[in-house]
Amino acid sequence: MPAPAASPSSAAPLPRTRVVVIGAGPAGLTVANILRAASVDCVVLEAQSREFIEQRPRAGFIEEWAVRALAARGLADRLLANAPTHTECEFRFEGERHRFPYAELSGRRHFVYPQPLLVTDLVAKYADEAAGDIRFGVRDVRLHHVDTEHPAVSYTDPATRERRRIECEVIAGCDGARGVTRACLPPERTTVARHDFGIGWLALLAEAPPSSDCVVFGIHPRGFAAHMARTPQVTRYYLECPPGDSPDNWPHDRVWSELRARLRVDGGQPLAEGRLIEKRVLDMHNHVVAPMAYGRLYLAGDAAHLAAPIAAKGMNLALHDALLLGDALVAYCGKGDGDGLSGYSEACLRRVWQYEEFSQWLSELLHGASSGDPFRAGTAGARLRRLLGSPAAASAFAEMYIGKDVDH
Ligand code: RFL
Repeated sequence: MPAPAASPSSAAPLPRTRVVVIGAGPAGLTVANILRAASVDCVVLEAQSREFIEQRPRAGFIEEWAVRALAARGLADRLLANAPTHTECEFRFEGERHRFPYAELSGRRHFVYPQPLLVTDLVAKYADEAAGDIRFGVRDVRLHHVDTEHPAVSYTDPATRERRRIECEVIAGCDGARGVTRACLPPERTTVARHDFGIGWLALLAEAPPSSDCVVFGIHPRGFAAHMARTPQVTRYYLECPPGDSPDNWPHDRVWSELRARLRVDGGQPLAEGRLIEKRVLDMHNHVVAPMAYGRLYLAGDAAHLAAPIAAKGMNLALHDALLLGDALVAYCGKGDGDGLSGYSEACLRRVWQYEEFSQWLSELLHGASSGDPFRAGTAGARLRRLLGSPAAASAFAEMYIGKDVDH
């Protein structure tokens, strides 16, 4: 149920706006920019500071359809000017490398553009160029009356510590996996589907140049490992580890010796090593909330669904939701056309489930060899050989790996 309304005396009324966007990640900022470009009034509320969100390291690979969609809305100028593109990935196992030319098979590429750069661009576009209203560092955000035509959002102003309240028509819940908006969906009308992969990934950022010109998946009985370029100076690595493991169990030397072992290839160049600037354990699980809307509240991105970074899909899904929600809100606020909003959840979930299924499929391929279960290791090996040996299997993989323009 929606959180109880704050009493009128505790919240000074502010002018109405049409849409309150909660969260300034890729999803919220994309929605806000689309609204601003269409002159729809909105306010963005963000719990962190601007500096913090512009530096938070996370994703790095954006699928071509998403880049094109951002570009069509004038949101990808710096990305298109600066982001290198990737057309291949590589599987390594048993000391051998196998290049996989997914762009040749699908006609589409990845753009390598770290999430903090995208967030920086989207904030600049909204706040600086378009003078959009964004409030950083807000505390204790609460939603009110989301099941009526007059919802509102209240929060504590970080400077004055006073409660503020904004009346609106629609709330966009873009506050990520740990936000507050998802809790406003009534449990009796909401399904939460969860999948726990039963593994952890040690997520690392190394101050070291990439050691390959593409994403490398290292499949190894000791555990999976991955290499992903971020910038010419910084590379992301992942090491499979037990769920709940502590980063303290992974000192510098252990990290690099495991990476060397799991990404080893006969005759290959040694990995370029460097200082580890991020080291955290992710317990790998996915979840999907359905429907992604209740009353006047619409969720987008990680607020509604989580995709562990196995297939690098989370930010791409967040952008997909945000593009649909932004356009639907413009149609609703501009022409009173509610069709986009009423079909919003279903339209998002079609792509969400395709990507969730692909994550699960890919996870088995990547982790079967280290599962300790000979049956899973056998089927994962069969899956990999089919992918590398059958043109039909390769095309199907390429289509899902890079994402399609149209949803199934
Ligand atoms: P975000 O980016 O989490 O933004 C949510 C924002 O909401 C704010 N917030 C609140 N604001 C106001 N009030 C509250 N109560 C609030 N609570 C939270 C937060 O401060 C934040 O600014 O969600 P969004 O916009 O849905 O975007 C989702 C993506 O960030 C996420 O899916 C990706 O980072 C996932 N992901 C990857 N996705 C890809 O597509 N490709 C990748 O290569 C990729 N690599 C990754 C990843 C995620 C990772 N982590 C975090 C597990 C690598 C890693 C390590």
